Amino acid sequence: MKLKYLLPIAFIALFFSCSTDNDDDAIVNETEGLELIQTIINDNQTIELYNEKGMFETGYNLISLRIKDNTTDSYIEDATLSWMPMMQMPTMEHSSPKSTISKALGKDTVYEGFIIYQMTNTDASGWSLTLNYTIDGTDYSVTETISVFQYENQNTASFMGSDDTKYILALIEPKDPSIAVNEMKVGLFKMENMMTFPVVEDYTIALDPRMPGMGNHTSPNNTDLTYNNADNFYYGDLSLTMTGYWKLNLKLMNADDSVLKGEDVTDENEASSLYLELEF
Ligand SMILES: [Cu+2]
Repeated sequence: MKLKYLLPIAFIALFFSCSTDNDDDAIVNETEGLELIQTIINDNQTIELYNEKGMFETGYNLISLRIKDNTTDSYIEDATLSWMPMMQMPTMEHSSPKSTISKALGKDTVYEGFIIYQMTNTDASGWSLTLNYTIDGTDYSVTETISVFQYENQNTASFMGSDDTKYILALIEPKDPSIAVNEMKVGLFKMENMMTFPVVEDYTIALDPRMPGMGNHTSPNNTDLTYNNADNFYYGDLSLTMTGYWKLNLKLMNADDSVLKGEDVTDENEASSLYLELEF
């Protein structure tokens, strides 16, 4: 074949090979189903923060991050990241429970982790987020103000246990409850100090869901939550027999089965002092 016939074929081949793996495709696919919360510009990098709702709310937040190199306009695939959320209060500052940050499963440019905001101000103010990251051996750090909105129901609880330890409990699942036995998943953390919130292992969380609007009835086949050392969360069965507002009455027991917080629901006592809420 002559060169003048071969060249157009070569160009077409080049064009199609480019369009199948160009950056636009990667951008669309890797953040599909996620909403941008905020971008943070730090010198030569832009950090993008995402979650499903596009906003931070009190409680458990699963967060996706990307770092863009502003010079090359491409996303960094081999960074190491850590973070420190901080709430400034009138008389002191404190952090919150959080995970490490790791590469999201099956993704090249997206990193993932969670933060549990245990409180916020009514105007969503008070919080900042520091991101520390390393690219090709160079360390970077940036701190930016973030907005954390109050979630409508109590999806997290901070409380003092009878062991004089402060705990933070956060509802993670069910995210989309249904009339069924739902898998309930919570995170339990200890407030070691203002900055450190380690996972609490091997406790038990007794569960008694009730509908206060309907004679405080409960539901059958609930199970207490137990610790799973594979992912450091607590799991149990949550039975929801109808839609509406449910109060998930809880009782926290340590490894010796001593009650640290919460009471049984009885005819005389309509709710535990430790609870989470759910509405669907
Ligand atoms: Cu605070």
